[in-house]
Amino acid sequence: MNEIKVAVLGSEGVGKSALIVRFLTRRFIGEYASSSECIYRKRLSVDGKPINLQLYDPCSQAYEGRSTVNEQIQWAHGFIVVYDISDRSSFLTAKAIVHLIRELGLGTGKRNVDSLIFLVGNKQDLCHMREVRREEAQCLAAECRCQFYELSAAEHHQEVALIFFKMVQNANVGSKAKERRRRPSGSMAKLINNVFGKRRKSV
Ligand SMILES: Nc1nc2c(ncn2[C@@H]2O[C@H](COP(=O)(O)OP(=O)(O)OP(=O)(O)O)[C@@H](O)[C@H]2O)c(=O)[nH]1
Ligand SMILES: [Mg+2]
Repeated sequence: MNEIKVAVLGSEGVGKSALIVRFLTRRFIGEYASSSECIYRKRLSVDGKPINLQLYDPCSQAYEGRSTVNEQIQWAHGFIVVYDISDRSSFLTAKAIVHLIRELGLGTGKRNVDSLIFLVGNKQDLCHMREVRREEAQCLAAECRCQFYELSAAEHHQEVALIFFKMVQNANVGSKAKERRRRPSGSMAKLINNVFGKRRKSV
């Protein structure tokens, strides 16, 4: 079965757990435990095929044994990088994380990460306290070749679910393409057989 690992990253309090819980349970409960990192698991079906989704929810508080951002980036296939539209410093952190994913991605062979990094501006319901303009985030997304969304875990369920499904779909397409590159296709295998098979016979 295909396994897809997605890390939800971003600075403290931006709503990472709220987004994950909204996707998994359809609910917004307001307060979320954040004393340890955890991996949520969900079974999904994409194009009729079962997928095991793992969602990594980091813990912002320091504790012994906490994984590093580098380890989180190496673990995941896809990344949902979250900032809070009412907190400018969280946007700057998101920007640094996106750059780091790009840098480390190249080192770990994740070259085709364009469709696997989503920049997400959360807490859209707090737009009266907005510190990050939508256009600015769009510019960053264009510059870093990642997809951009703005929403509210508190108010939107469908939009949140759509983001997670889209990420799973993109990661699934990526892993299929990798598989195709590793194995020669049926017609390519036939061609190789024809060419080298014939040659061997004539020697
Ligand atoms: N108004 C509003 N508040 C939100 C939204 N999403 C999350 N929050 C609130 O923001 C606070 C932090 O949310 P969390 O989901 O715990 O944030 P986090 O990123 O997981 O935080 P850490 O685990 O500590 O890093 C909580 O009080 C949530 O209720 C949103 O869309 N709108
Ligand atoms: Mg959390």
